Amino acid sequence: MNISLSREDIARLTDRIEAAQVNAKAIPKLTDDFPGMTLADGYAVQMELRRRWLAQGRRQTGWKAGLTSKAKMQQMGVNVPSIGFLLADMARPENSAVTTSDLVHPRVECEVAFVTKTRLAGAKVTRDEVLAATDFVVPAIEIIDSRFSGFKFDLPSVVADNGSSARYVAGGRARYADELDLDTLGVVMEKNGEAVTMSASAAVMGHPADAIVLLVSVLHELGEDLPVGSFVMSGGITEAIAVKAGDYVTARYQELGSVSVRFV
Ligand code: 0L1
Ligand code: MG
Repeated sequence: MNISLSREDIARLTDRIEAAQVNAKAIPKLTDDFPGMTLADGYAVQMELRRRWLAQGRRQTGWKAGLTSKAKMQQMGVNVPSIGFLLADMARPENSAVTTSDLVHPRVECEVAFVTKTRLAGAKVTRDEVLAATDFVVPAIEIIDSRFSGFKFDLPSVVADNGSSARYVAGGRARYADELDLDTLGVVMEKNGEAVTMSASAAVMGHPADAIVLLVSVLHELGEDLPVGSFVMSGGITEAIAVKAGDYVTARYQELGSVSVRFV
């Protein structure tokens, strides 16, 4: 990857993202001040953020693939998927109340999450290798929260902002991947009891496991691998839905049960 920013600028931009995340305060997209910023620069900032937080004792649970469906790419005006890291303190229990006062402008996505039983590494793992390395799949709701004003960004900026990662909730029924047609699972997202968006899992790159293929190849470029026991979200199946305090969300999955969360 082609990093163009100096170490000092990467540290400065990481300070900006870290402050925006910690204070839940929106900032302009990073490319307003650094128009030459590349995708590699975005990942350099993300990796510096990850380094700082792990050094503070926060624990990584896995990774997320984002912008993996046409609906999401169109919604956000980008044409390449991305990845971000997940920390244990971003997880919330199923049916719990998620606070919105520490978020900027949260949105929810329904996703299929993979839990791995063997390590995955390399530039070219296959879908079959991903499925063989999968212990089980589980339905999840991702709560994303771009730190950029108006949810307006470009790819280097959103990658620096850890792919808008904020919170995540896993639940429903865990299933072995080989018992399911993972690409034809219907999903309905309900907000306050009304269906607000629906789709099928093939919306994620044709097959959600292909999002994990992509994620492992990006990790390889970053000099990382996907360790055994990783929790990996494969990306929103529908577009993301805005939520606020008082909202109640249920994602209903064919074969995988449902996951609910409310916002306070
Ligand atoms: O998980 C996602 O697809 C989100 C990636 C970042 C883009 C966004 O904030 O919508
Ligand atoms: Mg997502």
